[in-house]
This record gives sequence, structure tokens and C-alpha cells, in this order.
Amino acid sequence: MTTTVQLRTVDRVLIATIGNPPVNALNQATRQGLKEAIEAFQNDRNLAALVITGSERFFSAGADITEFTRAAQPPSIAGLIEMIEKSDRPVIAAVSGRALGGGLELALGCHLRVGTPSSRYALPESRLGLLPGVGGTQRLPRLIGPVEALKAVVSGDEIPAPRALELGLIDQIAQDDLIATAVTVGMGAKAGPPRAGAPLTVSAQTREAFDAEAARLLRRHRGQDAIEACVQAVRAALDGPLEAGLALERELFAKLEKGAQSRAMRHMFFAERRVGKLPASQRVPQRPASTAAVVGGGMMGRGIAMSLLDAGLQVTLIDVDETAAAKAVETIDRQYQRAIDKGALDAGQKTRRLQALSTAVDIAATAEADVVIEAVTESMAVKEKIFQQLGRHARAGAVLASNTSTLDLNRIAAASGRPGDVVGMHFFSPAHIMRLVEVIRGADTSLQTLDRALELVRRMKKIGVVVGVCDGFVGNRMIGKRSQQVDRLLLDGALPRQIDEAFTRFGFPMGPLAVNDMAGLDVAQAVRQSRGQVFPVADAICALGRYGQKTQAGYYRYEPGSRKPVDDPQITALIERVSAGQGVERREISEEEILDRTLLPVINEGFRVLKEGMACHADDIDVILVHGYGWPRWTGGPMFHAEQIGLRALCDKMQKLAETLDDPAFEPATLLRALADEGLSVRELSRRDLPA
Ligand code: 3H9
Repeated sequence: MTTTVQLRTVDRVLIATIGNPPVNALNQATRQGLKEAIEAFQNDRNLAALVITGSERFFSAGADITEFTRAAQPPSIAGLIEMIEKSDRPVIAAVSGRALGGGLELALGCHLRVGTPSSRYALPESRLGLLPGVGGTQRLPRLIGPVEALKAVVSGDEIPAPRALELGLIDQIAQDDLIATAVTVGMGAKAGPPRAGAPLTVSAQTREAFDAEAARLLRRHRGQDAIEACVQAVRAALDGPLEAGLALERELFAKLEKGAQSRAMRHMFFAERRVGKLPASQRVPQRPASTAAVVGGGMMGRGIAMSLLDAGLQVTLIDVDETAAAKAVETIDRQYQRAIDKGALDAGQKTRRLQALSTAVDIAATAEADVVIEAVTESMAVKEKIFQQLGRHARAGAVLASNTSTLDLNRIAAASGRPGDVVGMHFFSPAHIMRLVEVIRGADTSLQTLDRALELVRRMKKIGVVVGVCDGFVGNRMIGKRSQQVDRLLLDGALPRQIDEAFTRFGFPMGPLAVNDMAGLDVAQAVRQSRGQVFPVADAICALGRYGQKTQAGYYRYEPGSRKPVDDPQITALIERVSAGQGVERREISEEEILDRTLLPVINEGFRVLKEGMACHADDIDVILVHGYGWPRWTGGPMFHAEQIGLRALCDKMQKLAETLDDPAFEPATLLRALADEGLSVRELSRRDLPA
């Protein structure tokens, strides 16, 4: 017997416990252990039932994703399920913690399922660009109906035990001892014949609901191969017998597993887990922060305070006067109430979080905090003053973080007089929802401070990526490279809708012009003016007082109270006038040209960022662009995408654009050119360790 599955007997029931930490992934050794457990059960006719269970946190997180790139080794999960289904005595899944992916599919293959009250169930394969590959798309609809099954398979969302019971996904919730309950269930159950594999019989109404849901999901996830496959496979449960559905599911899984989208999404899965951790040699053991102060109760400050409260810290929110502080608390209260209304929080949690929140108007109140996060207006003078005060008031060794998105962190750090304690924490808006935090390492930030900031980000269930000090840090610096090109494309012949649709078809949730309208065109104009940049189209639109959604007019127009961009003939005419004024003869612009001219400069800048050491690894950049800027996950982020294009091909394409458009912005970065010349991968080259 392998050590990943332990056997014991309770009464006449064999208990097989999966023990493959950390998440009970079903790797080859575990599958072998389960096979041997089922065989032991089959061979001992004295046994009345077999119970398969896992650890307290994980029944199983599913197939071992690291095995996907290797040739499959027997036994398969499908083979195990087949053995279970053929058993003439019952096999029961006893689920504590989570049953995910292939782990849930194994449980669905059992005759009965018993869960703890806090157990959770999900088929998250679509998040890896896959579909459940061992029966999930066939057995789940037969248990809970096709519409709920489709939602679960496409979203990958976790279903909590009470809802799972309601849906019929599990048969019982064990109120006390899970194993004792499963044993009782096992002793009393009959295995019954293997599930009749007939197609699901559903009413015309259910079929109609299924078709409507399928159409909605396909629209929402346009361009994602895995979602199409999920819909196709679940539909097969309605149309044909189990065996045919399983065969189709297997075929779709094999195709997706080899496909570019799944490779990209698996890359993202591991990149997200790799970033934001210092190597063990650079970590400094320290007490986790328990108290925090947030300076500034504006939108960012409130979002940061909520994230800290959610992570279980005591938080002091400091604002200019009592009225402003009280208003901030009121808004936080309302946000938590909204979360309760949506079922994402319970009343007890809200009370505990609000009890952990206090307010102050004097910065001296930061004296007790383990970590202080400044989130005031983006002005160097204001931030310098606050950090001077923090230098005096904050206790020794406290982490002093600035939420700056543009300013020179080294100057802010110098103002404190203790730059080793200062770090940047660039949150994205809305801060209590967005997971990305650029953790900015200043010239003097100590490794201890950096480590504490990263640990705090993890506790907030966010993803921290270490970046260096430069204009715009990594994300804004890279994405900024597309703005100038967008303006030039408008001059050359493109229109806002055409550019935005090219982006949404590529997979961004919104195009750059709709984003600009949402953020406010005056904001970008102020930045351009401070840098002496001229964008003829954007400047002409701002000159009309059209600042985007807030003035109901920008690149698009907006009906009162609506955020839906409507094409505006006035803007078309204006753009045409500006082109003429600049002596540009407008021409037809293809979608490919739009994407090349806007995305390749962004990717190119990524190579500069790496060369300068502003990010340590290509993964860091991919995570930042996907989580902070809507870069489609299924392309793996800009650096992974660059390797899919091929660095040589990318370099040549850029060189050609630089010549035809006579624009130095397309000159390939030195690092890109060097890697392409030497046939090297950007991933191998990137450094993981930070310079000490
Ligand atoms: C599948 O089942 C396909 C089948 O339908 C068909 C098969 C033929 N495999 O996230 P964490 C590692 S596809 C291998 O930091 P958490 C992870 O890399 C699978 N490794 O912890 C990390 O390693 P490290 C369907 C895995 O508590 C460590 O475990 N299942 C796997 O925040 C801890 O992970 C999924 O898609 C895995 N399946 O979250 C579930 N899962 O320490 C994917 C995790 O070296 N997993 N690891 O960095 C998750 O969603 C989260 O990891 C989980 C734990 C919720 C499980």
C-alpha cells in the first residue's frame, strides 16, 4: 500500500483516507493508493461498505495539475470511478473541506456523498482552460439538473454544503462525526446497480432555460474555448446516453489540454502562486501584524481598511476631521451591508469587523500600529509631510506603506527619516475587491519590511508583486504605452468603437476608449500636460469639455444615468477634422493592425522593465497585467503571449512597424532583441531572487 492512502476498518466498513498534502491532489501515487483500497474492499466480502475520505481541509483538489505536461500514468480517475460504479456494495464519499475538480468527480462516482456542514464543492476546471474530464459534465447534470450543472461547470464557483444538499449534489450533512455518519450511511445503504446511463429527461421548459443560460454564458465568455466545450458537454447529457457523453467529454478534455488557452491559464495558475514570495534564504521570521492604521478615508483608504478588517486586523482609520472619519465609517458600514444582502457576509462577521474599526483625526494615533498605510491624495508635498510625521510617531519597526501609484517612493521614504521601514503598496480600485497589489521596493526598503508587506498582502487574500521604483511602476508604465498609439490610430483612420471592439474580441473586458471615458479624460489630460505630451484627438475632445461618463460625453455619449457608450457622429466628425488638420489622409485600419500597434508596445515595455530589474520575472508582469488591467487570462499575460508569438517573429514585426510608421516606439527593446537573436526564453532568463 502506498502511503498517500491510509486504510482502517470501523465496524464492517473500510475507511480509505487520502493523505497527500497540501491539497490531496490525485497524483499517480494517490490514484494507485485508491485503486488498492477499492481492490481490498472488493476482495473482502465481510466488508459492508467503503468510505473514501480526505483531510479536514481537502477531500481532494482534483487531478494533479503538474502531471498534465507528462504522459498519463495508470490508474486513471475514470478507471477508479468505473471500479466504484461496478461495486455491488456501497462506496460513500465522506467530504470534509473542499472537493474540487477530479476530486468532486470521484465523489460523484460514489454511490452516496456525506459532507460536513462547512464542506464545499466545485468543478473549477474552466479556470484552467479545461472542462471536467472524468464525468463531471455528465454526472452532475444527472444529479442536480442541467441548468444548475451548467452554471457550476462554467463558473467553477464553490457550492457550500447546505446548498449542495438542497440541490441533491450531496445526500446528507453530518452534524457531528463525519466518519461515524458515513459508516452508518454505509451500513444501511445498498449499492444499487450502476447508474442507468440514459439521457436526462427534462421538460421543454427546462430545456428552454438551459438554452437561454447556455447562450448567455457563451456571450459572456466569448472566445474562450473551455466555455464552449463545457456547454457542449453538458448539452450532451440532455441529448444522449452517459457513455456517449463521457466519450465526448474525454475528447474535448484532450483537445483543450493540448490547446494554447489551457497552457496559458495553467501558466497563470502557477505564476499567481509563485509571485510575491521571497525565497526562503531572504525571509526574516517575524510576528504577523495585528494592528494597522490607514491614513486617508477616501475611496482607496476605505477599500484598504476593509481589506485589512477582512484579514482580521484591528484598524484605525485616520482622516482630517471627525465628520470625514464618520462618513468613511458610514460608507464602510453600507458596503458590508451590501455584502450581507448578496449573501457574501453574515451579520456576525459585519459586527466583528466594525468593532475592530476605530477612527482618529491625529496622526499620532499611528503609534500603536504594526503597519501604517497612507492613502491620501496623490501629491508629493502632502505625502512627504505625512511621512515626516510617521517617522516621528510610528513605533520602531512598523511597516510604513504608501499607496502611491505614480510618485517617487524614494523621496517619500527619505521624508520619513527611516527609509528601511518604507515600502509602496499600490492597490487597485476598488481596493477591497481587486486582488492585485504592486509592492514597491524603494532603494532602501529592508528585506524585513518587504517580507512583512508581502505577508500582509497574502493575509488580505490578495496577490502582491514586487516592483521597483520607476515612472508608473510596472503596470501603469506598460499600459501607458498603448495610449499614444490609440490616439495615432484614431488620427490614421480608426474610430473609437472599432478600437474598443478589437480589444474586447481579444479578450479585454473593455476597450481603452471606454476605459478612458470611465476614468475621466481630464485626469489623463492633466498627466499628459505635466509631461508635455500632445495627443491631438484626445486634446480636441477635452477642449469641448467632454470628459467622459461624468459629463455624459467623451469618446462616446451617454444617456442620463447610463454607462452604456453610444456612438456619437459628432466625435466621428471631430476626429475626421483633426486628421485633416494634421494633414493625415485617413485610411481603412484592420483589426490586426489595431492590436499590433497597441499591444506590441506594451509587451516591448515589459522587456525594458525586466532589463532594468523593475520586475524580477516575466511571471510577475503577466500577473500584474492580468489582475490589474484586464489582460485576458487565457492568453497568459503579455510575456507569455510574447513567447506564443515567438520572440523572433515579435522582434521582426516590431522592426517593420517602426519603419513603416516611422515611430521609434516600435523599436524592439534591447532585451527582446538579444533573446530573439540567441533563441532564448524570457522565462529562463528572469531572476527569482531579489538583490539583497
Ligand atoms: C482536474 O481535476 C481535471 C479533471 O477533471 C480530469 C483529470 C483527467 N494539482 O493555492 P494554494 C498546489 S484539474 C497540483 O497556494 P490555497 C499549489 O500549486 C484540477 N498542485 O493554497 C500550491 O503549491 P505551492 C481541478 C496543486 O489553500 C499548493 O498546492 N482542481 C493543485 O490558497 C497550495 O495551493 C483545481 O483547479 C492541484 N490540483 O488554495 C483546483 N491545487 O505551495 C486548483 C493546488 O508549491 N487549486 N496545488 O505553491 C486551487 O484552486 C487552490 O490551490 C486550492 C487551495 C483551493 C486547492
